[in-house]
Amino acid sequence: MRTQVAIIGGGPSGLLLSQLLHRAGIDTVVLERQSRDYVLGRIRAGVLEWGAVEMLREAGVGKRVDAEGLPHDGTYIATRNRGFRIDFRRHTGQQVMVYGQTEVTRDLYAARDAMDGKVIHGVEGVTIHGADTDAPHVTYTLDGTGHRLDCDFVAGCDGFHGVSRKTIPASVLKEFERVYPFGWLGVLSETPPVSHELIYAQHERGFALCSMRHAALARYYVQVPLTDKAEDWSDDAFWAELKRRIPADAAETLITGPSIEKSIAPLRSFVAEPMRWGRLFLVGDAAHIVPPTGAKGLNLAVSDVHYLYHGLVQHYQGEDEGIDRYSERALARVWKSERFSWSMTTLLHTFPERNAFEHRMQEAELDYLESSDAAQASLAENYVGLPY
Ligand code: FAS
Ligand code: PHB
Repeated sequence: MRTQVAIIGGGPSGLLLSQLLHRAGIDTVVLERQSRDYVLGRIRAGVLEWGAVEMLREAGVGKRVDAEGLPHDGTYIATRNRGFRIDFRRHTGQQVMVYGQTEVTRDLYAARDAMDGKVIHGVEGVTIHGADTDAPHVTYTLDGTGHRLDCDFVAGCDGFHGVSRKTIPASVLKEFERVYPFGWLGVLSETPPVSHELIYAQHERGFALCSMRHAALARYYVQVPLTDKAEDWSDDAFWAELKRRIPADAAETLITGPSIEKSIAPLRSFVAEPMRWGRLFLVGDAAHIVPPTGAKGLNLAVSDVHYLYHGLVQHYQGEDEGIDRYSERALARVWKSERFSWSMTTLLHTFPERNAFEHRMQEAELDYLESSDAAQASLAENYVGLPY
């Protein structure tokens, strides 16, 4: 089999890249190791930058997010039993869109089906060959049969644990990492969200986040030690801990209910450079991970796709400036989002090893944010998304 762009990974970045390229007349094949149901069963991101919404519209996948997404003009930050609001609209003129990654992925799969896009599920043993030559190819097995896919380029959209990044020689690849000494225990419940906007709560017992998917589906998180397991937490224990960490007025009105999903996600900051090796491009989580505190993971995957999509379209029109500068351009935005996600995580979480002085610094940082319009404008412009 032959295609122009072989895409490894059928998560949001692989599907969005495939959809955009197909609409531009460029042939792709997506190779995904899991089933579609498995991919759709993963509960992950909840907030889209406006730039990401515009990318979905450009891909012809904007209808449902425009109809069902929840535009938010701001968010709350809470500390020591009081909250204050960061007004995105006043500081930036922009909003964010609350719309779950599951729905983004569902919409992208539907669009791929409508265009008869080639997405192959259940592949195993994906291996990239000749990425540093002019004739790369990918091999894989499907139902025990070996296959070869010849291509012009390979897009590694296969996430943090994928094969793409590992294909780049250690002598070429530079990795930067910070692993945080805690995780997020997340719960989905078919209850009305406690607040019409998100609440990011700093508390000495640990961070908490009140979010949502829609008016009847709430999403909550509490910071937990890395040694915890989701099954260690009963629903009652989760709700009691969440109520301890958010302001009293929110805790009093919180409507609890049975969890329909409960999982723990570890937190790390990670970047791999470069994001290109020969004819292999790394995209999204294959190249970088952010702690979800800044709601940047999915949004960075989308901006990577933006740079690579335009670069590949230009290539097939005879101009290689876009693909030649892909890594430089993508990393410039990645590092700024890494900084923001790291700063939000440092500001809002309880670090076991933090001493008394560092604890005071955290409180002073929050007091400064509460009192300074300039500090709030800075948080707002990062949260809604820096320019592509
Ligand atoms: P993905 O990991 O989504 O997709 C990669 C795909 O490649 C997967 O479907 C995988 O099955 C496939 N794959 C892997 N190896 C393969 C191989 N060898 N062959 C074929 N296919 C292969 N971001 C936020 O903004 N907010 C959040 O709250 C948030 N929560 C998260 C919770 C968890 C547990 C995780 C892991 C991530 C979370 N993220 C969050 C980040 C997340 O949303 C990612 O940024 C987003 O999924 C990135 O999309 P992709 O780059 O497409 O990678
Ligand atoms: C979510 O709703 O899952 C969510 C929202 C904002 C974040 C992280 C996760 O920063």
